[in-house]
Amino acid sequence: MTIHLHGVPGSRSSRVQWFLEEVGATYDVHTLDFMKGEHKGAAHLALQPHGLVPAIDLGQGPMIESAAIVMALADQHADKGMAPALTSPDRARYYEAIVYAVSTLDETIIPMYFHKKLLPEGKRDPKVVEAKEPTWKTAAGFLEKRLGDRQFIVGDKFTAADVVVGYDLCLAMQIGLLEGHPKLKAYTERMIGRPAFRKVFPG
Ligand SMILES: N[C@@H](CCC(=O)N[C@@H](CS)C(=O)NCC(=O)O)C(=O)O
Repeated sequence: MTIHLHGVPGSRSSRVQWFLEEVGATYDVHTLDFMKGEHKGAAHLALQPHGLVPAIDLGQGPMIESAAIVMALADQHADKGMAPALTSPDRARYYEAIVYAVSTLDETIIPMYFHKKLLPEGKRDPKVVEAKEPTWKTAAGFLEKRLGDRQFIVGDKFTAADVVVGYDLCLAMQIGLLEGHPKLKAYTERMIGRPAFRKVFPG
């Protein structure tokens, strides 16, 4: 079955696409144009009622939420070993890392990325960045502690949690947030070096 991913390059749909590449799924991408407002059109709203990306169909009708999609794909491709076993002590850390990424990292790093890089200069508000800085400082310390001297965010193997967290840290790196955090920087460079990542983010 070909999976249809609806998304916009560089957005959270790329988080999903990166994981589709990691598990070797057969998929295509229906690319929407934010500038044309295609994500707010009736066709996309039927898949994602908030008019956001990604949306996908993994065989049970439209599904939303990038992290949930990645976790579902990890379970559907259990043979690839991209989620710790239910009985593994790493399973709790896996949930923690993924939920932390979408609840705290997305909400901290993405607005900073918008107001430091993505928006045209005249539309950037330094106050947004300033307001997020204390949370980022705490998050960076927390993630460095969780990472320790390991290669991956959970356990000793690459998992779906690395894609969910790695997406945020890749944005963080582009706006200089990883300076002074050598472990996070080295981790993010490892993620960026993965062939599946390179396929989706060729720049
Ligand atoms: N929690 C959702 C967030 C989705 C989301 O906010 N997507 C952004 C792109 S990264 C979007 O579609 N923005 C368009 C808009 O706000 O109109 C997920 O992870 O899928």
